[in-house]
Amino acid sequence: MFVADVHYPHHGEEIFDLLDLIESQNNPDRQLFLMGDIFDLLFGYNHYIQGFSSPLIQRLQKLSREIEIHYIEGNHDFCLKELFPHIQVYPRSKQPIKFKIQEHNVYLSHGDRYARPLSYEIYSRILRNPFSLTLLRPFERTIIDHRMQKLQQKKICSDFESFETHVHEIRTYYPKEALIIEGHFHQGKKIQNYISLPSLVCQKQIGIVKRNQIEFIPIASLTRG
Ligand SMILES: [Mn+2]
Repeated sequence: MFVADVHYPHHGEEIFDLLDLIESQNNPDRQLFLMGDIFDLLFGYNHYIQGFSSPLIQRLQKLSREIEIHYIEGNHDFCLKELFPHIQVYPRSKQPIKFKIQEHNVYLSHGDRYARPLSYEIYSRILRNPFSLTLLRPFERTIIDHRMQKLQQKKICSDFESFETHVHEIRTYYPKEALIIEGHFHQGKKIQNYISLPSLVCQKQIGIVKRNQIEFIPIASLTRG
């Protein structure tokens, strides 16, 4: 199961229905891939920020003791290893991660790894540095409160102009025959060997591997009843 861009707590309450379903199925072979931006704002080395999102943090911590969970960090949620000791956490610097569906190579990343300007690269590295996050601590409440308020008002579901052009640029970083799976763009589109996962908030769908293909499934069809 691939779940992307939930942006909790401002959006994405549906994820609790999904976690209920996964727990009730009690299938130890289930693999859950959290593809980043599951939280609207969450990072490690900071206690205050966890308070906004503790219901989901606790549910994921609990579920991670029962099934295999992989967490591909996003641009809204990072430095998470200390928060989720039983989850396989992959920071941006380790992405893309190579997996296999049968014999087919599959590369997973959140979606902000390639085809970004240098300024974004520098900004991302500073922001994800434990030292910077610790330095920010004396101002944490003001900064975090302000950021949370902005994020609450942000419209996160919109069309990405010239999305295909951007996808083609990303594809140049990968082997031609490989499957690429990313979140981040909230599109829910398949373009040749590139899969832009649906956002749980915008399309209300998740990705599921069925017959060795990724299918987009409406969350309501899974959790209904
Ligand atoms: Mn993102």
